[in-house]
Parts: sequence; structure tokens; C-alpha cells
Amino acid sequence: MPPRLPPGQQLVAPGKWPIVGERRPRADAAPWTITVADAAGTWCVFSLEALAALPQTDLCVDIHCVTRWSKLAVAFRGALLEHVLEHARRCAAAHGHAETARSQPAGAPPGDSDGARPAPEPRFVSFVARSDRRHSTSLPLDEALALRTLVALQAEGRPLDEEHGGPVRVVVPGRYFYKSLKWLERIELLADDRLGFWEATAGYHNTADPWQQQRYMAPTLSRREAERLLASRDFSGRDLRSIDAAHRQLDGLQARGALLRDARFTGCRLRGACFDGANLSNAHFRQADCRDATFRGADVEGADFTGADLRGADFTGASLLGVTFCHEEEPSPPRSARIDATTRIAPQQIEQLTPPQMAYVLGAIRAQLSAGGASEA
Ligand SMILES: Nc1nc2c(c(=O)[nH]1)N[C@H]1C(S)=C(S)[C@@H](COP(=O)(O)O)O[C@H]1N2
Ligand SMILES: [Mo]
Repeated sequence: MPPRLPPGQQLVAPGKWPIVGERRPRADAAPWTITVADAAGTWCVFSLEALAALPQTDLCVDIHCVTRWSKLAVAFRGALLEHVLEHARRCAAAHGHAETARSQPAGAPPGDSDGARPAPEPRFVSFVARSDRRHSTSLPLDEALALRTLVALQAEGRPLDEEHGGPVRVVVPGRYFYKSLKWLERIELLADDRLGFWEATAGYHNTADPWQQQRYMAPTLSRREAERLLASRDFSGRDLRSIDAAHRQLDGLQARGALLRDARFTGCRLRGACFDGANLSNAHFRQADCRDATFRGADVEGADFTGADLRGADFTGASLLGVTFCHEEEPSPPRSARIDATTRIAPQQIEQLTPPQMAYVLGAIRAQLSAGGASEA
């Protein structure tokens, strides 16, 4: 039988269930509701009774807290996120909400509610708590559904205790318990990820797979170190191999000489960041905002800059073997890197690229030069 306890975890005493994080919901006399919304507006507002009227699912869940305690086989009962969203979608369609109008056949009359444009396809889900600090956490939507995320109303055959998230909490099986939000108030469907409270402030890993020990941004970090790194934005000289910093706000980051092999900076804000002399081999910069960032003398071999904004970025003296700038099917922004005459890449560096990448970079620089758009610094 496979082990039930992920690496680095210990079982709590039988019958014990620690309380972690916030202790109670916001003091609020209004009836409890759960709103499902996307960027274009509200899909549906559930009362607790409406949630309880959805098909109820029983899940036996192993709880693993990032602080190393585990509690196995807790019986939760509630509505699967999948069923909540299905109902919310029907509800939105009935009200002519823009998102659902998109999937209607061409020529169908447009929705009559907000008259809003369709929201972009949701790829992430953010759960927001009815708590003083509006605690939140997020997951890729397909992952949340595949993990059988539950909107739970009961634990161990009884209504959830308030301190454990009652009357309604999220339970995400297979992730550290910080992805399981207490006191659910809003479910937001997002095109781009929005980091949750612990993820943004304490450097908690945004994927949180306990079997891979994804506790903090990088495997070498403690919580305190992760917190300090984010507050100071100073990675200089640090060993942060495989760090997952995707979607973070890291403008002005100092990472001179840092070991950042395999680092994930996907969708990150990195304006004016300094990666001079850093090892960034195989690092991921997809869709990152790298305007005016410097990579002087850095090793960026095998790095992926597809869709990154590289205007004003300086690659002087960097090793660019195997770097990807251009998306094969769409050799232009936004899916390929935004490069212009202010992007500093020397001719001998361009020669390190594969022919299609070379053609893309040269084309992007020339197009700008001949348009006279930007001046060479
Ligand atoms: N609203 C809210 N939800 C939250 C937290 C929090 O501080 N506020 N902490 C998270 C963390 S780190 C853990 S381990 C679990 C703890 O849930 P429990 O107190 O029921 O054990 O809730 C998660 N959900
Ligand atoms: Mo936790």
C-alpha cells in the first residue's frame, strides 16, 4: 500500500484537530451568502439553504498542514465545486450574463443584463473568506475540479464548527490545508491568477502539493526566509534553485549572482529587476513583465521568455544558448516576447539562438528600427 503520510509530516493525536490561522469569521449580522462571480459580474448568489439543496457529496480527506501536522481520514460533506459552478452557470445564463452568452450559438440575442463584454475564459479560481482580512487562496480551475474540491457544510457528521470554518468552508483534497479556505463568502473565476493571503505575504508555495513538499517558494527556504525575501526583494547571491515565484509582484528585484536554475517567474512583474551574473538556466519567464530588467553576464541557457515584455531589457554578455523568445504558432506578441530596439542583445549573442528564434529576434529589432519608433540607447 502506498504511504498515507507525505514526507516531513507527523500525525496529530487521535481526536485532535488544531486550529490554524484566523479563529472566527467577520462579525456581520447579514445572512450568510456565497457569491460566484467573474470579471464581467455576478453569476449567482447562494444562500446556505441553496448550497445544501445541491447534490451532497461525502469525501474522506487527509488533512496535511504546511506546519507539518496531518490528520487522516476526516469525513467532509458538502457540494462539489463542480456542482456549485454548474448551478451558478445555469443561473447566470438565465439572467443573460455575458460569460454564458459567449457559448450561445451565433445570432442568438445578446444578454440583456449588464450589456457587458464576455469575461475572458476563467483559468483560476480564487476563494475569499468572510473574515476581517478577507483571507483568500487560489488554484488553477482545472486543478481545483480534478482534485474534487468540496464546498463543505459538515465534518464528521456534524455542521462545521465555527473555528474550523463553519458554516461553510472549502476543502481541497491533495493540497496543503492552506488551500482549504474557512468561511467561504466569494468564489471568483479569474483569467489570471491572484495569489492568496499566505502565498503573497508569507511565500507559501502556490501549488502546495504535500507529496512534493511544496511548502514555501523554494525547497531551501523556511517560512521566515521566504517572508524576508519577499519583503526585501533581495535574492542576491542566494541559492534559490527551482523557486516558484510565478505571478508575484517583484518589480525592482535584486538577484545579482543568484542561483535560479529552473526558477518559475511566469507572469511575474519584474520591471527593472537585476539578474546580472545570475544562473537562470531553464528558468521560466513566460508572460513576465521584464521591462528594463538586466541580465548582464547571466546564464539564461534554455530559459523561456515566450510572451515576456523585454523592452529595455539588457542581455549584454549573457549566454543565450537554447533560449526561447518566440511562440511557434504565433511569432508576435502577446504570445511571443515583446522585443524592440531598446532590447539590448548583441549580434554574437543572437547567433547562439536556433534559426527560428534568431529570425524572430532580428525581425523584431529591425521592425522597430525601420519604424523609427525607438532610439538605440
Ligand atoms: N479564512 C481563513 N481560512 C484559512 C486560514 C485562515 O487563516 N483564514 N488558514 C489556512 C490554514 S494555514 C490552515 S492549515 C487551515 C486550518 O484549518 P483549521 O483551523 O480548521 O485546522 O485553514 C486554512 N484556511
Ligand atoms: Mo496551514
